[in-house]
Amino acid sequence: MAIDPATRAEILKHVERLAREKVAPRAAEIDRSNAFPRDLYGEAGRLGLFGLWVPEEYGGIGPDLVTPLLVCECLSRASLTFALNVSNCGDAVTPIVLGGTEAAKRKFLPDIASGAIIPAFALSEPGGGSDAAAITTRAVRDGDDYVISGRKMWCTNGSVADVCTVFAKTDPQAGHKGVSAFVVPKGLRGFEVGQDEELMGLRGSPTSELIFDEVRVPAAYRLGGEGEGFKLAMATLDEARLNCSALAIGGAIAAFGQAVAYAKERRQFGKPIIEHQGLAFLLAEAASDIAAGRAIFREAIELLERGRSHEASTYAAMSKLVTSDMAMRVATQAVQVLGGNGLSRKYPVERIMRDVKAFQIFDGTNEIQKMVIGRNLAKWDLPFDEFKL
Ligand code: COS
Repeated sequence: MAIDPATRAEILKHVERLAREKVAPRAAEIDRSNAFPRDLYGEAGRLGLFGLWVPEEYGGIGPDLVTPLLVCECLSRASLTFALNVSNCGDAVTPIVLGGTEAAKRKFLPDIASGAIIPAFALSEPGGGSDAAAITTRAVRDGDDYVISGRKMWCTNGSVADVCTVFAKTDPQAGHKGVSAFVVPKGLRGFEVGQDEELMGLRGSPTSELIFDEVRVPAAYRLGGEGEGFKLAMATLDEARLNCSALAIGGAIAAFGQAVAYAKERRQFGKPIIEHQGLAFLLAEAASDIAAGRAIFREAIELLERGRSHEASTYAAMSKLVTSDMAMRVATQAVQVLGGNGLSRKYPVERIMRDVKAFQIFDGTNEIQKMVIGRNLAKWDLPFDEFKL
């Protein structure tokens, strides 16, 4: 269900307030402590933000594609980590909404929508993440259950999650057609949390290893049919890539805002440094870069809103590629504008620069995005209707 513009505006007003009053003052501390901000997650739950990904009949107010992206762009201007803490819910919930049985939806979605339980998405493995069809985690049917064994890595929110969307092979010989998806609650025997990674950025967003040692999961927790897991993962990643874009744009805008404010304030050679052409040109390029990134992002959202298609998928990949590269450039330029202060933890730009790097890698590296775009070009048509002569 798409959320109407008035409700969307009202939600965004509350989110802006949360970002300004509660998230921004905590951003540096979350980075320093590397601790998941559970209290802020609770605040987001009380505002109903997790319900944006969940249909009304299961306790949400969605699913709506656009509102969560705008919410997460707004939060990312205050803290990229917290924006990811929240937005990751979408990756974990979409396969449940798209493929869950009535029993699985009733059991998990209302508590996810309220923020009472945290979900995570578990696809990548120690052996790799790019070649998603080559996962080796196994799910073997045994009566009314599946028995899952394997290891997952790079699971955002993995160690703090209460329930995980897990992809596993039900038929190891069948390539992508052998991948199935399951919703797996923590607490089942054999389901353990391994190490959290120590990342350069996005500190406070747990990136976890999950271990499954003969975990028995009811067949009713399978998402979609046997062998439909790969397509569920790909459909989810189309949305996740737009989410990466939203966060990258928010981070770029935050870094840019800091750089402009500093350049107007800081004086060298008798005038504000923004009046030196070298720096003014750099900021002019950054402003244009952000505007171009937002344009492709909006076009990608519009296409996906019209429905799932090869074109929407291509645009999601293009948006992720363009905006994450843009954010990395802009954050690096912002550090440059602040000079020595840019390197200091006293200013947020160094944190933003460390944080945005991840978006060139998460949800499919940018090399994978080029592969997706290239293959779609080879298989389908140009994604620009007006170019058809
Ligand atoms: N939505 C729905 N279905 C899709 C799809 C999409 N966006 N993209 C591909 N598919 C379907 C294809 O149509 C194909 O179906 P058929 O066999 O019925 O024709 C099937 O999925 C397999 O597609 P493909 O042959 O392109 O799969 P590959 O194994 O070659 O993998 C890539 C393609 C590289 C694109 C995929 O593995 C990928 O996105 N990898 C990156 C994963 C990732 O982002 N990991 C990190 C984040 S998760 S922690």
